[in-house]
Amino acid sequence: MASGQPRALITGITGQDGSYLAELLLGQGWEVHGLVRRSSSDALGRIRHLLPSIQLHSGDLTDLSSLLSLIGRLRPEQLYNLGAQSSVPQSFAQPLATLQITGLGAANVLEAVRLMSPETRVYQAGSSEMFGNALESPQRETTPFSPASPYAVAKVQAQLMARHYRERGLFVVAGILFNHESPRRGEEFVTRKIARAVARIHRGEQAVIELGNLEARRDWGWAPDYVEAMVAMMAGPTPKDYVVATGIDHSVREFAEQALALIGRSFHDCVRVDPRLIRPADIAALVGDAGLARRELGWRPTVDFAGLVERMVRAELDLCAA
Ligand code: NDP
Ligand code: GDR
Repeated sequence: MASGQPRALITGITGQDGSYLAELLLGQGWEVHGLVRRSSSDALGRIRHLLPSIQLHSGDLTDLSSLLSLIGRLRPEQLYNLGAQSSVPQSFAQPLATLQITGLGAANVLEAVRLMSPETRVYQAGSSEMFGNALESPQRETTPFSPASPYAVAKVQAQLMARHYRERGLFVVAGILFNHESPRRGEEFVTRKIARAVARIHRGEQAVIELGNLEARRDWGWAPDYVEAMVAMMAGPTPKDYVVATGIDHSVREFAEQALALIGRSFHDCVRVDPRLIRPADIAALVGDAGLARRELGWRPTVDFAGLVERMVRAELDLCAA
């Protein structure tokens, strides 16, 4: 472990953001370590191409002892806490597990850093979901939280713990990231679900896409841009909260319309609403003001909505062709 390179530990390294972040840090000369929980099936699909270059360690966010031991051993310069039960609908079905992993798990990470490696800089993955149906739009760092799901409650808990440990002297930044997507997005999230379905419709394997709330509006960005923002926050002089967003929102309906247009099909012919996919509580619209990140970190999104839809659909069409 005495490579002389700076060392980073990523929880959630097998997820969408973890995989892009690992690539970015490796490219910048970091020694990259990841916390991976035991799985009976293959969870390494997104990082298989990185396996010779990264070091994986078995552990779990809900198991403080595994965090104490790993963080004490590695004493990384930076720790990115991206691990979470990150599905909002799943959090209604499993509220307690979500609180344990997404909320208490973050507190476990912070406490392990305080006890074992207080010089480590920590990134906490906060979410626009914490704003809920906010009275203020666009949402910024000072907008009050109003969580509308167990997932959002857990993220608020983690965010408040991040602020608490920051006040106690740890270097803890907390990104408040709005939805960011890519071909590596989990298949249950709406953008990837639509992109996959559009490719299947194009191949004649599926007739319609079944969706829930079509009028929900979200501020969708390109995931690789968002991991750039995480790294920039960690390199800054002062730990704080930063909103990361494009500043433009679109509806689920618009996403599906644009995706279907790429294969010459119409929304009317191909989309059905399945009431079972409508959540017990949903947020009508979220749109962020990333002015602070722009001014202090020089961060800007590089991919607009049309570009995002096209990249996701093309990736699925290419997969089909492969
Ligand atoms: P993913 O759902 O793709 O990845 C979640 C990761 O957490 C996976 O690596 C998963 O491992 C890991 N994980 C889950 N439970 C545990 C546990 N008990 N112990 C250790 N690891 C665990 O999420 P994203 O990459 O999309 O998001 C990264 C983070 O950013 C998450 O915290 C998410 O809530 C947050 N976020 C995401 C946004 C987005 O638009 N993508 C926006 C705002 C916040 P496994 O592979 O084993 O399941
Ligand atoms: P979100 O993402 O809940 O914002 O959480 P998701 O893509 O699941 O939903 C976005 C919006 O689309 C509506 N919707 C559907 N959603 C899904 N998943 N499936 C459907 O069929 C469907 N039809 C309509 C939803 O109701 C919602 O309004 C993501 C996660 O990455 C979180 O971890 C992260 O914190 C937030 O983004 C910001």
